[in-house]
Amino acid sequence: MTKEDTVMSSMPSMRNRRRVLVAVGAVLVLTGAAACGSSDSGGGSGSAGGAAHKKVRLITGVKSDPFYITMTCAAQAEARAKGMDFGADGSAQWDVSVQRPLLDSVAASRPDGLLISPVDTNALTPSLKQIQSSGTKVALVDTTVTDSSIGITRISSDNEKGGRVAADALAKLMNEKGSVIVISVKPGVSTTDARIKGFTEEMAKYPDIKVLPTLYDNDLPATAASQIQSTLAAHPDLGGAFAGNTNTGTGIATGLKQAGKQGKVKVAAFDAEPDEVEALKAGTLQVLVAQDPAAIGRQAVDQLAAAFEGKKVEKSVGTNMVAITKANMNDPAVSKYFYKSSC
Ligand code: T6T
Repeated sequence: MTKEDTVMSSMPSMRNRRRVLVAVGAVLVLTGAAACGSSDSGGGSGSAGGAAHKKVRLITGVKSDPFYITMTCAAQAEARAKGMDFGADGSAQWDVSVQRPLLDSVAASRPDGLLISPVDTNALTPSLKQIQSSGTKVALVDTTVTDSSIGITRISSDNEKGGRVAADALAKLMNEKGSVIVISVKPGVSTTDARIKGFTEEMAKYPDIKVLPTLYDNDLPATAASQIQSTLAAHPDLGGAFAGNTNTGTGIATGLKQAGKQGKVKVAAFDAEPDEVEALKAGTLQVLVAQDPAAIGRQAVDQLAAAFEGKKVEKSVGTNMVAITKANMNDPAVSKYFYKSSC
């Protein structure tokens, strides 16, 4: 990473994408239009009564995760400002069997709108189809599902691009040689799968870096900690690690600290929750690819409101990311991306 910090726009594959280069002090910011994609009528019954008093529920991936707390706080504020009846819940762990009953119970309460981060690309599709066909307008936030008929709108970071940015940053920190490991949540998660894809494709540009087979920690920091330690033992030339999300990032940081290897093995991690920010400050993590979960939550509420009002709905909305290093973390244009633990 140089002194340049990149705020990345999302949805590169979308047409009508605009990009703007903005210099903010020493920080080179690359940002883009937040909303893109083709419009849609919103489906369902549309405008009756507008957005006020509409019952909207949010189901997040993991309730205690600062990424989702930040998203929930922003969605709640936006929904309240629009006079909606808003409520939020989330799974206790990243697990289909935990999220499905939550979804089924929200469906039984027949909300007008649902914001959801499905924890799997396929397993929840039947439940989502059911709630959608009963008239609830569904917005997919952060994660998505493979079935493109689900959701009137999908709002997320460009996760593949984030993976590519992490790869380039890590390659530089590793002097373009050595082994690198990717540790992530579990296969079948749209966001983290896209990050791994971007990372591994970009790393192929560095012939002297060997990408080891990806490991999955089930979103458990203790598992990530032991996985990084066993990788270190098996690959003494380990020079870098890419953490697919928050819990993996904090787990790798703990594992490296316990092994006395902090700073020696360079780490790029997705997200910017408080423990990751502390680890960046301490030098255990070197790069954080922070997302903008508040924008995801806010924009999802806005898209649902548009659907309730019979207005144009954006099928895809991309939100920004920023690459954070120890060198730029105190810049307010960067630190505003740190996630919250409470509203
Ligand atoms: O990285 C975020 C989110 O984007 C991903 O889908 C799951 O993990 C996080 O919530 C962070 O823990």
